[in-house]
Amino acid sequence: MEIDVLTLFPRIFEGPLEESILKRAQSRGLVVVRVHNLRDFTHDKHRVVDDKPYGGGPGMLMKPEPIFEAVEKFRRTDSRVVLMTPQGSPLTQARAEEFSRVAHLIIICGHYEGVDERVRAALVNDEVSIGDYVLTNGALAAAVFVDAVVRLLPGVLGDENSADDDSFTDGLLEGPQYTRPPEFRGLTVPEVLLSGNHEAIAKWRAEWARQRTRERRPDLLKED
Ligand code: 6GU
Repeated sequence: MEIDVLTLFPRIFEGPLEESILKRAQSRGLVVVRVHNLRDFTHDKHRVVDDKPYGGGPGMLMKPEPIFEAVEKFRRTDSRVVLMTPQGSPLTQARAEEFSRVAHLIIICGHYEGVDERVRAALVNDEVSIGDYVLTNGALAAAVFVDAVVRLLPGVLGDENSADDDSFTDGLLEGPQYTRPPEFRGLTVPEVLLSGNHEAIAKWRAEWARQRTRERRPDLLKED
């Protein structure tokens, strides 16, 4: 997969790419991520990327010209152009899986009060929000989106931390987990997990996954 990210704040986006699993995915060539500063697509002396909304009102909008120029430079026939915006449809595991099958993503990070509507109308294929709250900067949301998508690419996760039994992959939250020691400050590990009985362990885990989901996220069970 290849990803081109268009942002006014490249450093906000780059930090998360330089650690751990995303870093390793890039160094192994499983994903190529290029981060571009939208200011580099302006042509005026002050490199202006925003302007006041027509009709008045508070805040500034991102101007269309730098975004059009950048998207038209990078877009190919196999690209999907994604706008990060709180008005997008919420990111889910199912959507992350769908995006992980795209060959080339162009991600536009919104900022200020939003983008000129002509960007949506003429360039954007998908609008993505990462949840029902407002961030100051779409670059943070884009980093979350890229992480959720890239970890699903073949070979990115080793067997040790496979995506197969993630929370949400089967529509349930994961249940409790324990590591050594078997007793810590008087708190013990459930006997069944130490038993070596794989069938009993699988049953115990399935029961806890259901119970935890029922308590914390009953909305996830409604579709069954
Ligand atoms: Cl994609 N952008 C911003 N600015 N805020 C958000 C968001 C995106 N998703 C949730 N909140």
